[in-house]
Amino acid sequence: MRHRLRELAVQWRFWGFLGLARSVHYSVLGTWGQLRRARRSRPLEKVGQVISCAARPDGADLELEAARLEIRFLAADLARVTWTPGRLPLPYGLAETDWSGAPVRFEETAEGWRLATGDLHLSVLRDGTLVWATPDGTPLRREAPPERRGEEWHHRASLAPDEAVFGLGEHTGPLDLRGTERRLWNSDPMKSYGPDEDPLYMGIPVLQTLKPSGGYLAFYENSHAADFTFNDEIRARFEGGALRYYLTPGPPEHTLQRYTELTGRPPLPPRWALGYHQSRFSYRTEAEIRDLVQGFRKHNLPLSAIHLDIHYMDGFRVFTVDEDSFPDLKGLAEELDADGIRLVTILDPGVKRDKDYRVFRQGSEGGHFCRTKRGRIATAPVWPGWSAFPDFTRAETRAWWGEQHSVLLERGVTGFWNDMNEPAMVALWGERTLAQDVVHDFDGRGGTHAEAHNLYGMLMARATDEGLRRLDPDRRHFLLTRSGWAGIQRHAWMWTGDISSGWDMLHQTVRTVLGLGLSGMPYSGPDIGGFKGTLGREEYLRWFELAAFLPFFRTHSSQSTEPREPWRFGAEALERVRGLLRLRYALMPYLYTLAWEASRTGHPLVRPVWWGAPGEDRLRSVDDAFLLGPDLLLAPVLGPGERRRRTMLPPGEWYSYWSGERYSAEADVEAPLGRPALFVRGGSVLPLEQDRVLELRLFPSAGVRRVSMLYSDAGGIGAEARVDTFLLEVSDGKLALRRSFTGKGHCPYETIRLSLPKAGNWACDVDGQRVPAEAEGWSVRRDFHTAHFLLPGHD
Ligand code: NBV
Repeated sequence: MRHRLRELAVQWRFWGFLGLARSVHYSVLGTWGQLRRARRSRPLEKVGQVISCAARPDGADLELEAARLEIRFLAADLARVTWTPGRLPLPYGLAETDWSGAPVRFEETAEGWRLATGDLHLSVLRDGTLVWATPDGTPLRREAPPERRGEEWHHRASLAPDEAVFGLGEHTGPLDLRGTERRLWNSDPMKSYGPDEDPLYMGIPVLQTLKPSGGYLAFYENSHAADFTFNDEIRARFEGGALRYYLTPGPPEHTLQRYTELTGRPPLPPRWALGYHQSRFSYRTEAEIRDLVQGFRKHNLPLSAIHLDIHYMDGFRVFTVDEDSFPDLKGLAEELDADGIRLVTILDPGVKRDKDYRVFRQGSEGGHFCRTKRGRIATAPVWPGWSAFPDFTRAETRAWWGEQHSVLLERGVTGFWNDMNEPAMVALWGERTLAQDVVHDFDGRGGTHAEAHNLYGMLMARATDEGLRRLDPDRRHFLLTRSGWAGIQRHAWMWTGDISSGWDMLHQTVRTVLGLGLSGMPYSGPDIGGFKGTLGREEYLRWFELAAFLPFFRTHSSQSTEPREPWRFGAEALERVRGLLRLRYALMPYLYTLAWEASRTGHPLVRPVWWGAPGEDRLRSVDDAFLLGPDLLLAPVLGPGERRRRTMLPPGEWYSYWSGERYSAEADVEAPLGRPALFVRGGSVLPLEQDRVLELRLFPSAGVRRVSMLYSDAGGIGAEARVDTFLLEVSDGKLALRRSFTGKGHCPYETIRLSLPKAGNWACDVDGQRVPAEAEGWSVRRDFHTAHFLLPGHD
């Protein structure tokens, strides 16, 4: 009750009495809808026995007493299973639909049938049980025959006692889903949320399991509301549609490549997107933006983007600009651009119902809005008041929405931020979204919001992305979204919404970002400090330390919080933030290389510490530390007053980034404010950049031969790109660094500096010539090939 009253007060403040009345009205309607839909408890129906089974070159078609089962091997290690009845999904989540199919060996056995490829074996039993195994007979999973209740599908799959489960997109709680219950129905908690919130804004029906003998990834291509429980087995319940899923065996290094081949890879972002973003709900005027930039300049802090929240619009109408507060947005954008700062503007899907407003008029005339089952434009209250919602399941509407962005592109905006796209409505209780029976086009096939809901944010992002590519084809754009579904990684980055302040949410952020990465979504990050809440200096610094190592690095907060610019927490905090920002910008070559890797493999930037070592049982439950790419490990400080951090380490030697000390298996290190526990993998070459100098920091490790990569390009679409490869080897007190490269263009740095964490008395020969040691290493020609380092006495 206290909570409701508080919300009421918030509504009152934001909306005034009229807003509150709208909100009550909408809630009453929503509740009425829910009551009508309340499920009558009916028994579960079985699929019955198999009546017939017909082999196909790439699978089989089976007829059961009460269902049909279609099995296709799209590739030797990728199977698609479809149980009907139920409507098949439209392939909105997929990037690749044209699979040639893999040949399958088919045989009838005493219990049923066996389908085998070189990578995956499937036994189908006569009662509809499916048993998956690897070719050497290692069991992957056993699925009970699915069951039906009305339109619902219920699916159960076995879990080994030591099997962990990851994925499902954005969620709170531990990274390992074992022991939890989760709902997939994209939702705005409508408050700053805590550690128990479920569901959140971006569910993705993909699971990755891991046990000592292996694991697999399963992707359910079904966008209806779903409930999952993970106890002794996985139980899934989908509220409609056919039961279709894809399965591929292996650890995520492998399965994510397959999954992102199927659902799309994240494109290479503009390099600036990896820098620091400053935001607030809202910076309200051009003058305020100029002051902000001045603050960054004065305090000597780098900045890549400023975000404009809803107050830049005219009365919260999307694709308009409030000319009183932003009389010359274009001029402002140009001014910022000259300083290397980009403008990102927020856009909500709700279009104000206002006959004098161009976008609403066009939208109504073009049939672009979702409709009620009686054929009227469906409206609901959001920021601008009663609003209509574009039907992004319709190609013409996606194209129309995309075109609207010219208004902002012409004013120099290059980043776009999609909010409220669950879609969220402002209601006081009940379903805060469109009613389930609202009608969608589904590209001519027809359907309702029950099926479109979870797709809505992803399709809005797609409309935006496609529009930007059409309108401004030579530039890479930045798109941020709050909601999405499988495939969202093709279009946008995401942030973790209105997360509350508090130490527990710091740990939650690590878990959530890791879980998203394992769900194919490599770019995410939180509002630094949480969306809402009062922050002390220490907590602010610890959030900043964590976020500096996450893909999306932005401070944002609600209108009711104290200002959060880096200089608001005193001189000492400012100094530490400056250090973290410098380190983030120094890491740009490394981060950009990871982004390139993600665009080719779907591998997340932030990875669990067991990544690459799935057999290491001791690492499997670690979710308070993470790898950033292959070579960095961050163990953030997650509690007040803590000044040390203990963490498990993956196999091999790890250097403390700060002290150069070496650790293996485990480390317990000092972590004073501004200096989280950061480690570098032994054997790696870390590329760092400062003042246009590329520093290659070498972390030698005896017996380790590792290849480190550096991707560089000039930034634009189709720009010349090159990949430098560095191989570091140690033997007999000698250290060799060999470089090769592929691609085009020059190394973009005039000078390269080689350095070692603890310089010692090494002598350095580069391409046969001795190079004098400087205070911070050895400066070498930018086209050097080989460097040899010798300890005195070894030459
Ligand atoms: O546009 C205002 C906010 C935004 O600042 C925040 O980041 C979003 O998650 N938005 C939600 C609308 C509702 C805020 C109460």
